[in-house]
Amino acid sequence: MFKPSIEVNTAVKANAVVKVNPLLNDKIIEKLNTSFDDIFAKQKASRRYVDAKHIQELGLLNDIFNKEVLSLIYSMFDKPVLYHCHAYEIDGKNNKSHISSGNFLRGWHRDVDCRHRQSDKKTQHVSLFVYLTDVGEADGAFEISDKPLSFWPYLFKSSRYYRLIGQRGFSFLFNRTAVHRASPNRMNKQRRVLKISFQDSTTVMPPLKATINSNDKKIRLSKVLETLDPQDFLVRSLFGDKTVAIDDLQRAKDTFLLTLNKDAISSCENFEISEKFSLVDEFRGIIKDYRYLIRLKLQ
Ligand SMILES: O=C(O)CCC(=O)C(=O)O
Ligand SMILES: [Fe+2]
Repeated sequence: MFKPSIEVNTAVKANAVVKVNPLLNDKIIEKLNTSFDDIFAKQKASRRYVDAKHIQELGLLNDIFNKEVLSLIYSMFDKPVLYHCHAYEIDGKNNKSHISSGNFLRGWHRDVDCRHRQSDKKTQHVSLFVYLTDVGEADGAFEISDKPLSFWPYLFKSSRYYRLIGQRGFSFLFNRTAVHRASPNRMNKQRRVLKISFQDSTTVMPPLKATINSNDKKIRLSKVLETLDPQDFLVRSLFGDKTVAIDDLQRAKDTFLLTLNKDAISSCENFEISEKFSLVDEFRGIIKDYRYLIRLKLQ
């Protein structure tokens, strides 16, 4: 019987980030890039998106949610549900991070929409990144620290930091409650990522509000379900179908999913970098987060 793997979940919790063996082959990466080109080209913003509904309309859902990807996602949680499923592209020639750059911490942040249950020691909010372009030192590489979730910022000092670099197809899982950032994309070329975030169905997420900018992608994500194959229980449940019967889901897991072997994930030790922050900046960063949270609540 297919069961979630405690090891994968605890490895992400303990290290904040783990490398995963390539999940999408280069032919699929090429197909995604070519299919996305037009949608990106139509947008003018410095960060451009292809959302989950676009991905479905382009007929690419099955290319992305293949056996390896589904097995990995279902190995983290008993009943995983998607929170993000999109690709995005960021401009090059930038000396600042493309997200949270004005937060006094050079863009280092926690995803403040993650409601973490302190009593539950497992990983609760996770993102899977697949680089769609080659990402070297100065191409806007994703960076993360292993600082445990705490309200005492001083610990920021004793953390380890990692910069994830790799060729297109390079994939990793990270804990969204760990402090992370996109480093500045200083080079000429755009950086593309496929981002899939998920958590267990029992994890409470903030309600969708149309007034919050980033929620448009989540609203589009919830529309994917409308035209999904009624028999595709694994993908339906992942896209939030609450009516999938437990037995149907378990049968689908047993027949389709692969139990991950130990070397499917590996540590990011060789990506370690050093980073320094002043205590004053840490506090200013935290105040900024609180302000943002209050604004979210008021909206
Ligand atoms: O684009 C990146 O590398 C980081 C984005 C980020 O902060 C996130 O996915 O939560
Ligand atoms: Fe983030």
